[in-house]
Amino acid sequence: MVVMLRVMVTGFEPFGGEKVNPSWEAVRELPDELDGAEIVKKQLPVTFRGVKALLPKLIEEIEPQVVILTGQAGGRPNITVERVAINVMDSKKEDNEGYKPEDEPIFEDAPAAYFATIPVKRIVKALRSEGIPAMVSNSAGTYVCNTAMFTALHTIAIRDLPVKAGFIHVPYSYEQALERTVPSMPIETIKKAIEVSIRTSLLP
Ligand code: PCA
Repeated sequence: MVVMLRVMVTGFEPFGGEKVNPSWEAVRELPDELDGAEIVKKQLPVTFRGVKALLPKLIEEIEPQVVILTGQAGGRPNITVERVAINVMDSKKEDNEGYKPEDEPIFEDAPAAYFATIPVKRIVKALRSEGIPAMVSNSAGTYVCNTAMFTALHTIAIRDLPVKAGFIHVPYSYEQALERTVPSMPIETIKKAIEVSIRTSLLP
């Protein structure tokens, strides 16, 4: 019997006054199947409470072997593969439901940090060999993206699941940068970067 692998890929809704979020614009364009794996795409809310509630449910329902979370890192010029998620929520800007935590742990009884379990360096190398500018990032920040990454890794750890998970930050899209002096990347390239990240994470 051939068992099909399943990959859960998420992007975020827009936030911070943007009309789109390039992470979701790219994720929604992904095929439903890649290298023989089923691709399940979900959009996440930009709320601390939302991602903490939703991600454990999605991981339980979808039962993926690989979880790739993606989000916008406006101002970064390249694709950044996050190495680590930390157990803190600290924000100067409100999330999409007006919540603005300061120095709060995401989960009280959790470690200070989790490392990504997707092959971070291998993904960066694969992206570069496809001609896509990419780097390892050592901080996913302390806003909703870090909370999403931490929640996924914590859920997988406490349930002892055989699941690899990680987070890819993407630059603004061309569309968002039309009238501003900010680094940007076409959605097509961001989509290809997510595909390369999925493929590389599926390798044994
Ligand atoms: N980027 C934000 C949250 C949602 C998103 O796309 C972040 O980097 O935390």
